[in-house]
Amino acid sequence: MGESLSFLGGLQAPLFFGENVVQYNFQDLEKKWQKIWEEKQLFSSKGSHKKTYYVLEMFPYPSGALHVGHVRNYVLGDVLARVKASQGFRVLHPIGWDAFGLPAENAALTNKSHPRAWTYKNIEHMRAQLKSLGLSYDWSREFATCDDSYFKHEQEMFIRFWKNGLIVRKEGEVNWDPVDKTILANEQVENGCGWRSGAPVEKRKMRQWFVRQADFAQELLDGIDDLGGWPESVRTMQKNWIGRSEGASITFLVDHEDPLHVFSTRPETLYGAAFCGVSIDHVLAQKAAKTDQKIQEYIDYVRDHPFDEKDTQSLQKGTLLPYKACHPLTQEELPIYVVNYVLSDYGTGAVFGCPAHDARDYSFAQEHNIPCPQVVRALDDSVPLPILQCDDSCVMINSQELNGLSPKKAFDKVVALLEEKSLGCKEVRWRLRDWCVSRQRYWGTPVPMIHCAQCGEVPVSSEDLPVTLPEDVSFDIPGNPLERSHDWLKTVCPQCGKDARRDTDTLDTFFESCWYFLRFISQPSHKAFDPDVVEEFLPVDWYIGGVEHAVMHLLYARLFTLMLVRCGYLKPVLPFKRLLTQGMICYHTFRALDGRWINPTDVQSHKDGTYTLADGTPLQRGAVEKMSKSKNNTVNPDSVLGAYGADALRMFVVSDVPPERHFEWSDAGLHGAWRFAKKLYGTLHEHKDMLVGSKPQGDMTPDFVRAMHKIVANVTADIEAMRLHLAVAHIRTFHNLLSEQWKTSPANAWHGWRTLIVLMEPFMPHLCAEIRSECAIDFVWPEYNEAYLVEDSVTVAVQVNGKMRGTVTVAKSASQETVLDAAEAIRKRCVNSAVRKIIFVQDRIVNIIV
Ligand code: ANZ
Ligand code: ZN
Repeated sequence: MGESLSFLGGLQAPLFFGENVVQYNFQDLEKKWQKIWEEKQLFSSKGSHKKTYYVLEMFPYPSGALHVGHVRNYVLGDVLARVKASQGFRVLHPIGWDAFGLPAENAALTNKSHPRAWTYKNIEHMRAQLKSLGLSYDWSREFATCDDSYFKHEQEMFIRFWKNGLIVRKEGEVNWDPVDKTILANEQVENGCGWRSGAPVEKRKMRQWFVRQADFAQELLDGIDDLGGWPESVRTMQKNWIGRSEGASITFLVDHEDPLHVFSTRPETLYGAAFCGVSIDHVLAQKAAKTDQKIQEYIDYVRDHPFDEKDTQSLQKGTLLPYKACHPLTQEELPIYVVNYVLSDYGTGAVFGCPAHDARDYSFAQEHNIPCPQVVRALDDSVPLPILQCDDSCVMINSQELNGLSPKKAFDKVVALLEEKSLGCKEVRWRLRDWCVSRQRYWGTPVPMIHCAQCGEVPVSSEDLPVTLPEDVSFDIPGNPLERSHDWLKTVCPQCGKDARRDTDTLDTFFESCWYFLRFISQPSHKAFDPDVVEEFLPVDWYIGGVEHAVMHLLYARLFTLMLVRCGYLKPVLPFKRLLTQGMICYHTFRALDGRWINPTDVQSHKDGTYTLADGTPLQRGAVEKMSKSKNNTVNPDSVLGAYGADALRMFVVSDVPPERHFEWSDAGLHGAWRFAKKLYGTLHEHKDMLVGSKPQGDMTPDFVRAMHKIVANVTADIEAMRLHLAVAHIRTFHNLLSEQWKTSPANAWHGWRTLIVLMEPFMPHLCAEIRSECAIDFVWPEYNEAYLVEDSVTVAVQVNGKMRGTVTVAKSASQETVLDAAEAIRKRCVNSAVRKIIFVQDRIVNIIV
C-alpha cells in the first residue's frame, strides 16, 4: 500500500479541464439537490401507477450514529429504488427506527438521561445523516417503534393473538441474564452468555408470555419452499432452526414399573443401547435428588453450567441414578444417568445412549467405563467408533431380526416391532420452541394485560390503549423499573372493577420488527394497517439487511405474518419475496506497541513499509477485520461525506465486490470513486453546449448502437439481480467508450452521454440530477432492443418501393415478420398507404411495395 492512509479532508481544489475551470463542489451541489427533493417530495410513494415496487432495508436501531455498514445497506436499496422509479413503478422505499431496546436504558443509566430523550435525540442525528446520503426515502412514512401511535396497534394485536390462543402465559424455562436482569430469547444467548452483557446465562423457571411458535413449525418449514428468492444459506439456517426430526418414542420400564419414554432419531440402533440418560429436570432425576444430596448437587451444578452444544470443549458428564431401565427388546437391565447434554425441553428429556453410534454418548461412555456394543457396520472397515453413518454404506449387525438390513429398513422394522409390543411408536419432533416474548425491562412495549385476583389475566380495554410507559422512573437500581412504579402499576380490572395490577413486562423488541414493513405501507390511525393497501404492495420485492437476522428476525416476521393471517388481519401472503443479506465492511487494524487499537484514519504510512501516528509513535499493522468499535477500525461516514461527498461514497460502497460478500474498505477505492465523479463532472461541463443542444445530424454508428444496447441491457439486469458491482463495471466500460466519441461521432456522443447520465443517476444521484437539469434530460430508464444483444446480428437494408430508405439491425436469420416490425418506423416515415407486397431476402434486404 503506497498511498497515505489518511487523506480525509481538504479536497476542495478547483480542477482544470481544457479551457474550462470547473469545480466539482459536491458539498453545495448535494445540499442543493437534497433540498429540492425534499421540497418536491420527489420520493413520495403516493400515486396512481398500477405497478408497485417495494424496496426495504432493515430499519436501523438508533444507536447514535450511522456507520458505513449502514451506508452500504441503504445505498444498495436506494440504487434499486431509483431505477424502479425511473421505470415507471410506484415505488415504496421507506425508513424508520427500531427504537426500543436495552441500549437506551443502559445509556440512560450512564448519562442520567431518559431512554426516550436519548432515543429521539439519536434519531434526529441519524436522520440528518441519512438525508446527507441522498437516499430516496419517502420520509412521510417515517416512524419509530417507540411512538405511541405505533405500539398502540401492537398492543391491540397482542390482545387479539391472546384471545386466539396464539399467545399464552405459562411456566417456562427461561434464560436469565444475571447482569441485565432480564430474560433472553434462546436466540439472544451466544455461547451460553447474554448477547449484550456477555454474562453466563442461568436457566430459571418463570411465568412468561409466549408466542406459540412451535404450533407453526410445519407451516414455517413448508413456507421455506416459497422462498426461492432467498439465499440458499438462509433457507438452510431456517430449516435447521425449525429442526424437524423423524424418529420414534420408545418406552423402557424403570425397575419394571414406571415407563421411561425416550425419543430417538435412530431407533434402529436400539440393540446398541448401553445406558439411559435423563435431563436434570426429568422426574427420575428429581425423585432421586430428594434422597441423595450428591445428585441434588450435581443438578444444581448443571443448572449453573449448562451444556453448550457449540462448545466442543464442553464435556459430557453425568451421575448414576439408583434405578435400572429394562430394554424393551432384550429385557436387559441398563443403568440410568442424569446427564448434562440431555436437554429438558427437547423430545422427552430422556434418551437411550448408544455409544458406538453417537458422538456424545461415545465420549460419555468413555468417561464412565460403559461398554460400546456395535450394531452398525460400515462397509469401509477402517472407520473407527463411533460410526455415525446411517445410509446405505452400512448394514445392521448384532441386532437379531435386524441383522443384514440397511439402517433405513431397520428403522421401519424396529418401529413396527415396538408398536406391536406397545412399547414405542413413530414420532416427529421439532427443535423450534415457543417464543418467549416478555422482558423485565422498561424501554419496550408494555404488555397490555391486567392481573386481577378474581378474574385472572384480563386484557386492557381497547379504549384504554395504548398503555404507555410511566415517565417518572429511575434506572440506578437493578431490575425492572416498572415493578417499582407504584402509581402506574395500580389499576382496576376491566371485568369486575376491583383493584388490579398491570403486567410489568415489556415485549421483546423483535416483536416490533415483525410487522413494521406492513405499517410502512399503510398507516391509518385507528388500526394497524389497511389490508387492501398492504396487499397491493406485498410482498416486499427486495429486502436487504444483515445475515445475522437469518433466523431470529426473518423467522419471527414469517411467523407473525401467519399469525396475522390466522387472526383475520390479512389474506395469506408472502412477506419478503427476495432477500439480500449484505456482507460486512472490513478494514485494516493497527495497534500501538502498548496494545492500544489505533484508528486507521490516524495512521501515516511510510515508504519503508512502516506505520506511525502523526507524532511518530510506531504502530503495527494487523489483519483486515470487520469494522468494530472494539478494534477501533471504524470509519465515520460524516468525515467521508465532508471529504468526498455522498455520490463518491455511494459509488464506492457498491463497487468491486458482490453485495453479499464482505467489503474491504480502502482509501484508494474511495479516492478513485471521487476522482471518477470529479472527472465525469468536468467532462460533462466541458461538453455541455453540445449536450444541451438538439439531437445532432446523422445516425449513430452501428457498432456503437450495439455496444450501447448491450450496456443498457447488462446494467438493467445486473441491478435487478442486485449485482451492483457488475453494473458499476459496465457503466465504467461505457464511460471509457464514450470518452472518444466527442470528436469522432457527435451522434454517438449525444445519445451515449445522455444515456450514461441516466444509468449513473441511481449511483450518483446529485451529480447526475445537476447535469440532467442543465441539459434537460429526463430520468427515464433507457430501453434496449434484444436484437442488438445477439452476437450474430445482421443489418438488413430497408427499401420502400425499391428505394433504399434505411437499415435495421436484427438477429441473424430473423423472420420476415421480425424485420418488418423493426422496419415499421422507416415505413411510416416514408409512406402511409397499405402494403401491397413484400420482397424479403433473409439477412439482406426487405422491400416494401405500396
Ligand atoms: C438414540 C441414538 C442412537 C441417537 C444413535 C442418536 C444416534 P435430533 O436429530 O436433533 O432430533 N436426544 C433425544 N432427546 C434429547 C434431548 N432431550 N437432549 C439431548 N439429546 C437428545 O436428535 C435426536 C437425537 O438426539 C436422538 O436420537 C437422541 O439420541 C438425542 F446412534 O437416540 B438418539
Ligand atoms: Zn377482575
